[in-house]
Amino acid sequence: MHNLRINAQRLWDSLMETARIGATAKGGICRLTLTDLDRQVRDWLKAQCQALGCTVTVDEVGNMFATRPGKNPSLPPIAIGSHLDTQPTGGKFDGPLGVLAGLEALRTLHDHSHTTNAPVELVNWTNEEGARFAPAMLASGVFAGVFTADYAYGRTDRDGKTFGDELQRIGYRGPEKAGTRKLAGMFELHIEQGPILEHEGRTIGIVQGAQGVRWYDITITGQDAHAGAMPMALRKDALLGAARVIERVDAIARDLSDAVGTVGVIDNKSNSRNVIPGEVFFTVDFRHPQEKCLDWMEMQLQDALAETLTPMQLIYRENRIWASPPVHFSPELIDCVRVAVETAGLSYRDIVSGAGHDSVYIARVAPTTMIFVPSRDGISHNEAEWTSLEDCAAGAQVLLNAVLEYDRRLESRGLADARAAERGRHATFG
Ligand code: HGY
Ligand code: MN
Ligand code: MN
Repeated sequence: MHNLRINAQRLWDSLMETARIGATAKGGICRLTLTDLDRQVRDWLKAQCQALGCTVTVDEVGNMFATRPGKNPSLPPIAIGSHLDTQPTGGKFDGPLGVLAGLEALRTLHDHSHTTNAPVELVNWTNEEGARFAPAMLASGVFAGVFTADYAYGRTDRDGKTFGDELQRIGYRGPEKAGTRKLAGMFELHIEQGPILEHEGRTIGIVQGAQGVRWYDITITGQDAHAGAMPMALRKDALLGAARVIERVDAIARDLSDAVGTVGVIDNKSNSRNVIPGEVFFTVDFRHPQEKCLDWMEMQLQDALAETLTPMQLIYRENRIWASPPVHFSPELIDCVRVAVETAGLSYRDIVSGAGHDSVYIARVAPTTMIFVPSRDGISHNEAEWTSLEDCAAGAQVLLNAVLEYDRRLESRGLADARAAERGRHATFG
């Protein structure tokens, strides 16, 4: 294993510098995808990568690829990356750590004039969060063939703006068809976003896979009416109906071990203190490591809607807008991470991701795995999100080591294949 040491302070300085793009008063970041702030941080990343001699290309849904050449340009690159878009009340590390640790890996290779055998490619995936344009992991999903580019272009935010128009507006709708470039593999460094690593005092999570996710849009319709004049017995109160269903969503998740259920968005259309709500929209997010359990949760939700709302004379529309099945990552890349962690002498444990990530979709088209570092108090999607400089640096070092380990394995396999082919040629010529 090469002794290429990443520069922890330089990584930290880049994290703090880019955190100023969309900085919130409470110390987080609000940098929604395809906003001017997203463009600003994309421009920054592009300039940093070009300064290292990388070529930067952008595909049709805004995914950015910064490629550092290897000795063997015919090989598909080893990718490292994550996302730079954030939640509205996001933290400094969810996404940016993976991209900036990848940048630090490129800087370290550059500092040491170390040329890998395969090219190394830093990737910034568009719209991982799904906060502005649902669903999440949209552009890595297009890259992996889960969604079409046209489906992505048509997704609208709550102001009615489309993904396609906003991508064009910020100048990041690239010429390359998404998914045409091949990857030898992808490693994604990410914060755990949960409490396990910190609770157990471990520095690194060797991620085995990610649980499944399902998103639903639900609209309940009753009748707007006067808060003072309409008797209780005659009301069709959509917000009351939503409240009772939301209780059931929570109960469905609590009734099944390893399940989670969340209502994150609720819109009361009339939203006036003296109007009985006649129309309410809300979202449901279900997650579980097993697909059949997600099926059970979905059935329970449908029962809850019918049992709760029909007696209240409320009508409803339930629309499943996203289903991402549970995924297992590449055993070989997981092993590269294990070798990298052991070489670095860091504490670790195997872990399954509770959150969704671009790696979930990239795993469909290339060997993929993830590396986790601890989240303080297990908090994420929160402006107080925090991971220490030391843990960020440890994760970045493991990321670089894992890439170099995988590059070494591919090179020796390539040499072995070449020798075998040579022997084969000699054998035929006798
Ligand atoms: O929803 C998720 O798990 C991710 O943050 N997009
Ligand atoms: Mn993320
Ligand atoms: Mn996130």
